[in-house]
Amino acid sequence: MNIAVVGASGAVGQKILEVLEERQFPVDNLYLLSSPRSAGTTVQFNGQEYTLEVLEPASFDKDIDIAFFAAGGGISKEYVDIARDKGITVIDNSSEFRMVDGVPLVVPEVNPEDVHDETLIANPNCSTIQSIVALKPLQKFGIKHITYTTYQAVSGSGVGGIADLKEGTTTTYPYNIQKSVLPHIDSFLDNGYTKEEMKMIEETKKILNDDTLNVTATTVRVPIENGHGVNIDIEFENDFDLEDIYKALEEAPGVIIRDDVANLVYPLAEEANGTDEVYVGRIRRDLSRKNGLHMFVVADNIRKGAATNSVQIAELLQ
Ligand code: 11C
Repeated sequence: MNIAVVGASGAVGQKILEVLEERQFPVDNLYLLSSPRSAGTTVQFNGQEYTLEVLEPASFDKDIDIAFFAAGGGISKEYVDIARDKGITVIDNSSEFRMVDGVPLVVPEVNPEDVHDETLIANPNCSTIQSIVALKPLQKFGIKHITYTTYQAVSGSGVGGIADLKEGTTTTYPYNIQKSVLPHIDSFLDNGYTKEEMKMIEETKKILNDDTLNVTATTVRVPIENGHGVNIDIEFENDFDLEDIYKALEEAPGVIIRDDVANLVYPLAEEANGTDEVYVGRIRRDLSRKNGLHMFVVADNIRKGAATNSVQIAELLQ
């Protein structure tokens, strides 16, 4: 297949290339597109050197089958339709089209059936992806209410976030992330939530295909480099057997259970980093309410939360 990567110099773009290579995705021709600032730099892929080219409308005049967009919402807004008009199928990492009717929002372990012959498929937000991989196997027990509380790594903000963590600067965050956790990811909205929180709420309902779900979220930036954590509180319609919950999670694609507190086993970013699985632990009844469950979910937000999920979507298109 002929592949283009838009935003090829960014953290997610680079990781997409790494994952395409690792998973031996059949790439015939590869086009790497970037801002003028990064154009001209070179990248190795499958033992060959590629030069980044400036993204422009004419970039899509080539014979391209799939374009991965990983350059933010503004670029997606400007260029996705140009690519689609040229017959290219776009896998978009930005939030620009996620909630548009008719645009599938896909986590391949969860809702591969939502991909038909669309020319645009949206990749969900990283915190949503890892949460949904762990929630889907529990949907059969009748989920009524979900409360997310996140512990999100600075890599989710790109290189600027990592620099702020390393240097103690305030270039990306309003406060020194070395010294505080920040209950603030993306901008604040009139309803008091942040955009990140609303993304988790809305994307969860769309992917699980359930508008009746009650979902809420508080998203928090923490001073670690990579690997998001999400605490998920679930209220089910009815009582459940904890063993059935374990069994469903054990059998779920993409899930690894790390839950043996007697031996201090629980999900850690350190273990999740560099892998594509979603690690689930601290699975226990919520003693404060009927039919309630807690679980803690950790994953590599740049891999499963973005790059790997996008490449898995491309695999569905083969
Ligand atoms: C973060 N989740 O950690 C964000 C990054 O909608 O794809 C990804 C934002 C998105 O800051």
